[in-house]
Amino acid sequence: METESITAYVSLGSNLGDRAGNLLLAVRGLMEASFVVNKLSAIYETEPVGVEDGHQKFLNMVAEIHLSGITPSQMMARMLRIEYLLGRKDKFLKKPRTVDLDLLLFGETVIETEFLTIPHPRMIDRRFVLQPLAEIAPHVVHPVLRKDIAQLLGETGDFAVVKRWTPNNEKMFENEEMKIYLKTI
Ligand code: PH2
Ligand code: MG
Ligand code: MG
Repeated sequence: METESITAYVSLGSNLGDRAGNLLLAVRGLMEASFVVNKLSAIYETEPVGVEDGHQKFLNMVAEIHLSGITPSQMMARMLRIEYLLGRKDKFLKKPRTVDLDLLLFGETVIETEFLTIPHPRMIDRRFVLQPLAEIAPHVVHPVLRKDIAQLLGETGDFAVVKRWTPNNEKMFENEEMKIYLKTI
C-alpha cells in the first residue's frame, strides 16, 4: 500500500551566533533527516516576542516539508535531534538558542498531547511565524480555525516588527572584488 504524502510546515528560529548560518545548517539537517524540503521562505529579522528585554533579535524562516510514512511525534523527535546536534544543549525555553525548530502544521492533523500540540498553539499569535508562512503558503487552511494563513496574518494581534533580512550589505559593498563585479553588471 502506498503511504499518504503529507505536507508539513516547520518554523526555524535563531538568536545566537551566526544566526543565518544556523538556520541554513538546520535546513541541511532537515534534508539529512530524510525530509523533502519543498519550499523555503525568505529570512526575516524579528523583534523578540515573550522574552525579557536585551535579547538579540531573531532570524526566522519557515520550511515546507513533504514526507510520508512517519508520525508527527517521529518528526518532532528528528527535529529535536537536529536542534541538539546544532548546539541547543539547554532545554530551557526563552534562552538564546542556536536553533529552535517548531512543528506548525502536519497536513490536516490535529493533536493535543502532553508532548505535542498540532497545529502549534501559539502560531496565530506570532507574526514572526505567520509572515514567512504566508509568503509560501497563504492559502493553506488552519485545520481547527478553518481560516487560511493570509487571513490569520491579517487578524493577528501581534505587531512585533518582522522585516526581510539580507546579508550585511555594507560589508559586501566594501569588498574590492565586489566593487569591480558590480561595475560589470
Ligand atoms: N521564539 C520564541 C520566543 N520568542 N521571538 C521571535 N521573534 N522569534 C522566535 O523564534 C521566538 C521568539 C520561543 O521559541
Ligand atoms: Mg519556539
Ligand atoms: Mg521549540
